[in-house]
Parts: sequence; structure tokens; C-alpha cells
Amino acid sequence: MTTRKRLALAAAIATVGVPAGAAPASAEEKLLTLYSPRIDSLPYVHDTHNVTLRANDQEAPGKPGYVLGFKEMSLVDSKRPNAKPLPVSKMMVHHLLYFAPGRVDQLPGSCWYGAGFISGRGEEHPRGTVLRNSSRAFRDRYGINNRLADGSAPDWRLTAMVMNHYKRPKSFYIRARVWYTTDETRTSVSPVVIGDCSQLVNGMAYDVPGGGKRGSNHVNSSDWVAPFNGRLLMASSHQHGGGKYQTLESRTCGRRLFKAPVYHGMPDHPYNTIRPILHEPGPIGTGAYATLTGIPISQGEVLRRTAVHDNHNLHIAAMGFWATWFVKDDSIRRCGRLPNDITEINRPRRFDRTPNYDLKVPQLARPRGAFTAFDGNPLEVGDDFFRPGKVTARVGETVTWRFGGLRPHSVSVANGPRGFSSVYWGRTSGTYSYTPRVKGTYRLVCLVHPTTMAQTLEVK
Ligand SMILES: [Cu+2]
Repeated sequence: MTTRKRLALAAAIATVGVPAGAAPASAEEKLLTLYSPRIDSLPYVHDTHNVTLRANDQEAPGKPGYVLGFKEMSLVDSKRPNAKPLPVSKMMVHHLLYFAPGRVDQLPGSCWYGAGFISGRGEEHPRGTVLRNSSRAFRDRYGINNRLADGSAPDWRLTAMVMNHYKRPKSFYIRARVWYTTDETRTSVSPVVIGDCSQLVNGMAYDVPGGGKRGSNHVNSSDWVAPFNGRLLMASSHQHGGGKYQTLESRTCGRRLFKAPVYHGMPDHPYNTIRPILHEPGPIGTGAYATLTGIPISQGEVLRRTAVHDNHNLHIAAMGFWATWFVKDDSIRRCGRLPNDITEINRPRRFDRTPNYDLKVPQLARPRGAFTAFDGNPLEVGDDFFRPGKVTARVGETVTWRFGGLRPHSVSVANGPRGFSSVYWGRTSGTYSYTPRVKGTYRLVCLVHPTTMAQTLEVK
């Protein structure tokens, strides 16, 4: 089949869709095992690794086709087929994100539009399984089109933010088990990230300042206007940072689609027992939903997402967005009825119903030297230090930090009267400013190097 015909076919399938109850497409799915190149990490360093995965059937699929789902995304220290995933108590996965840049059939409207996003694993997937909705029925019908406009298979990009809790340097591979087919009959689905896209430069994160009454909430909300007619097949809430729940509602149709809980680990879960505490423990699960039929969403329909967080304590680099799967479908009716096959797919068997929102994240390194008054000149952030270690400033005075290292660093409140932070994966140049409005002792850390870099800011 020529590329043009194939694209035309894919477009036709995407437009027409497959009605619910239709016979499944012929299968021919394979489970590919793919490995990243070797990645090296240092103890307690919480850094981001960006790697290219070549389309050679070892790192990424070598032939164009459809990604039907990820059975597993995990860290291993050898390529033995039966190598056990490294435990989260040793190598904690903050996130793994897979992209196929340049792939066809990307639907507009995503905060990550154009990046070719395929799938990801967050802290809410401690077991490394990301798509438990990936039933055979789903995989027989839907897939993410993994091909470039010229008909070839794209190289992939993998972004991995991982925390090494071994006391020594550790090398690992990221292993993905991917359901894949070169069969042409799948309906093309597209991941669409619905969030506050204005926070994209912060990696979709925002700070929950805290300081509210016990039980008070911080709410982050945004509206999304559907740029196409389609069906919503899957919606996975992503929250951490003191998250309580996130909703997705249709303003146009006057109905709530989902209220996704945040499931926190029991006190004995590795996320809570792991030491040292490098960052606020993330949830072990978040509400995620799948429907084979799909929820009809019409062009121009307004969806509002609302993420609710605890605001008694501070929660820096908090998030609230939905990772969804859409299929284009011009046959849907505006505000048509909700399907009766919606299932929740990421609910842990055990979780803590009274999470510890008041956990105080420790400042692990000890700032040294005497207090110096901030004089308007930017405070220095380098490899691997804050200078000076102890600073005083006044309420209402804008404090500025300048990044000058070869390695990325961040300015982040571990604990204190209010939360603030620069971008969590760190930066190597430019400045970051914050104007404190509340007196007190702010214990700052670099999130990338939390055991070695700390600064104390005393606001008077
Ligand atoms: Cu650092």
C-alpha cells in the first residue's frame, strides 16, 4: 500500500470510527520488549535523562504500525529477559514519558500538541503498569499511529526523571513492553493532555502556597474547548503535591464526566518509608477511566478541569492535568448520552484514606556560614551550592537567584511558611525571583540535589 493510500485509510478510519459492538479488527499484535541505552545516575540525585530511542526494533519499533498500549515501563539493570524491575524503594520513578516526534494523526488541543506524546508512567504507577485498561478488546480496535508522514517508523524520545536511592552510582536501562501491530485496521487514537497549558514552561507544575486553615483547599482550574468532534476513550488524572481529587466536567452539556480520587499509600508503602525523604511522596494511584464506546465530545464543547489540593501545608511543584485518549468521530451527537461501559482502571487495592498532607519535607543538607542580608544582587546557584548559605530579607522585598552551574539546579522550599519553587527539573542559566509576603524561616533545597544543596532564607 502506498503511503498516500495508507494515510487516506488511516484518516478514513479516524473520521468514521468503529461503532460500538462492531467485530474486532484482526489482531496480529506483538509484545515488543524495548530498551533504552544505558543510563547512569548518582546517589540521591533526582535528575532528568533525555534519550533518543532509535527505530531499530531494539529501542523503538522498527516498522511503522500502531502502539496498542504499554504493558510495562520499568527500570532494570540488565537486558536479561527475566530481569526483575528495580524496586521503587531503590530507584523511584518520578516520570517516564515516551514521544514519537513527527508522527501522523496527532489531534490538536493538547498542551503537548506536536510533541508526538505516546504514553507515560508517573508516581501513581508504582508497579510500572500504566495501561491496565489495555484489554484485548481495546487493543483490537484502537491504536496510536506510529509512523512519519513519509511512511517510515519514527525514532522515539524518552524523558526519564528518576531518583537513585542506592548509596552509590547506579546504571540502568528502561525497559518497555509494548503491544504493537503493523496491521492497518486499527482506529487511530491520539493522546490529548488537558491541563493548564500556561504552566507548560514549568513542566505543568504550579505551587500550592499553603498556610490556609486545616482542611482548606487550593484549587487550580482551566477550561478546554474541543477542537474536533470525537469520542473520549480514556482519561487518566495526574496529581501529586497534596492532591485531593480532580474533576472533569462538560460546561456545555451541564454534566460531570469524572471525579478522580488521589490514592495515597498506606504508612508502610515504600513511598512513605523510603529514606532520606527527597520530596513529598506522590500518590500510588489516581483516578483513571476507560470506555470502549467513548464519551461523545463535540467541537466547541467546553470541558472544565478542576484540581483540588490541600492548602494547609505547602506543596511545591503540584500538578493537575488529564492525560486522555481521543478518537475523531463526526458521527457523534452533541451532548449525546454517556456510555454505560466506563470503568475505573487504576484504583489500588489498598490505600490510605487519611493521607498525611502535613508531612514536613526535610532540608537534608545543612546551610553553613553566618546570615547575610539580601542586598539586591542575585543569590548564586552553582555546582553544587547556594551562595550564601543563609540569607535574610524583608517582607515585600523581591529576592532573586541566578543560575550559573553546568548542571541544572532548582530553588525550592522544602518547608517553611509558604511554598514556592523554580522549575523542578532545574536550570543552568537565567534568574528566578520570589517576593515573600509572610515572615518566617524558609528552608530551601535544590530538588535535583536535595542531599547536598540547601539554603535558609529568613524573612523578617
Ligand atoms: Cu542542584
